[in-house]
Amino acid sequence: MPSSPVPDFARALIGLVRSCRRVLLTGPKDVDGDSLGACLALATALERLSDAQVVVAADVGWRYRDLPRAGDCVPDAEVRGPFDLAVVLDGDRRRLSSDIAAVFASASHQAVIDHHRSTEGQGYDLALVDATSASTAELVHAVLAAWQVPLDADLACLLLTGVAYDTGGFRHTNTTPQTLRLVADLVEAGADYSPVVVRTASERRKAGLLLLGHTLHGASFHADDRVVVGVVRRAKLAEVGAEPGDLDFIVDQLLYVQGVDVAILAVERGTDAQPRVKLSLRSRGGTNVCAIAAALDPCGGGHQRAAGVVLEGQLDAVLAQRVLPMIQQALDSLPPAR
Ligand SMILES: [Mn+2]
Repeated sequence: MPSSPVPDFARALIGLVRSCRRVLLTGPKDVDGDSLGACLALATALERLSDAQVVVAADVGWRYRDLPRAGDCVPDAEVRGPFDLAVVLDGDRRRLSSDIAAVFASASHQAVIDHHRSTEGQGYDLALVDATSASTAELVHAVLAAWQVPLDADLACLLLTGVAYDTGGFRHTNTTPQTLRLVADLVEAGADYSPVVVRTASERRKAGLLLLGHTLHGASFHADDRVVVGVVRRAKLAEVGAEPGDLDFIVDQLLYVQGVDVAILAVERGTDAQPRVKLSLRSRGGTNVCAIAAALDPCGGGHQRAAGVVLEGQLDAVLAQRVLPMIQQALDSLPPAR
């Protein structure tokens, strides 16, 4: 069904949950602060308002281990159905891990809460999709407000984690007056602003710092220095002992350079025999990187200024033959002089 307004969605969701024995909440395959913060905040509220058993599926990495209730998450591979309702937050069903996809599909009902432009409500029993929202956490906050769930320090911390992650620590252009007013409310409700924002949007492990340094050192410029590309090879990931989360925010470091419109972080995945490339794309000009990601592969997408896609092929060839020409074309089609 198409997306409903928040009050209608909130009413329908809690009505459905109260008829369920087991409910699954999940983000897409790669957990981030927004998907996890949104899932855990929604789980907390649903448990207060219903008798349903709520399972949050997530492979929680080092960055999020200390979040309230993070210890209750069930790793994707250990999640067992059946569920009466499965809800995907901060992404759509195409982006679920392979372990979760089958469990999700076999649930009696399915719902989505998301702010990605590439997500559609069709194919779900309930949908709350709003691409104008800076984060899924903000949508969950609106649902909690509709349910009149009072914010405590844990809920505020979870929601602040989501908002801080998706705004890049309140630096991205998606940061609105509404976002900042919500942040003030969350801090007032007990969220510990500085530690939460630093952990969510800045902190690295040693391996991550080594990867950042290596990537910046090898960065290359294209299209009259309007495009910058950082590359991370499999061997480097192994050498530093990289874990999920160690590549966070490297693409933003590449983007915030004078004269740069588009930044690309290209990470080598797959194997020598079956190479793949994971691209993180960021824009701060008029280039719509979501459209570029979607044009490169049907599973690519995200937001106008922050998108991702995984492509088959050898990294250098994929960049030179497919990605950079498409970005050059997009830059050429923009109006001159901003
Ligand atoms: Mn998000």
